[in-house]
Amino acid sequence: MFLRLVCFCMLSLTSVFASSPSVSLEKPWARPADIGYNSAVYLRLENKGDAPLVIVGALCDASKKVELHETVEVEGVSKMIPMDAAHPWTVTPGETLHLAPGGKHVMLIGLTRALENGEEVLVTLLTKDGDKIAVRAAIQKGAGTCGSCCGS
Ligand SMILES: [Cu+2]
Repeated sequence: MFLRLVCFCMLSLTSVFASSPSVSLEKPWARPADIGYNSAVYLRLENKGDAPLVIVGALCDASKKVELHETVEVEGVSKMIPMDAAHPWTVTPGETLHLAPGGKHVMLIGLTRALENGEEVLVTLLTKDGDKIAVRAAIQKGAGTCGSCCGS
């Protein structure tokens, strides 16, 4: 009886962690853009758990493709470097990942609908462990640029 109870507890714990890693999201937002164009999503994500969070990709139902990019300056020219599997975005416990114009961003490539100022877009971050982090980003105009990636 005791054993069965323990098993049940472990199972339910596992499913809780699998569905939602312990994170806090701050100010997720995306740039407005027309259908067919690109946009970018920015946010701050704090790892509230006790294990490193490894972000390996993202999904969005409003674009054909989603990539994780980082804007870097190479000899005075800003370039976007796509995140590759060998260099995922790792957020250690207590650390905050900053996605901001001119730095890391989730790039929405080939919008299948227009992102209108004042609306929202749903983006899902995928972790190495198979977890999903749902992000509801407010569509709004923001300061700064991210190079040529998002057309603003
Ligand atoms: Cu980009």
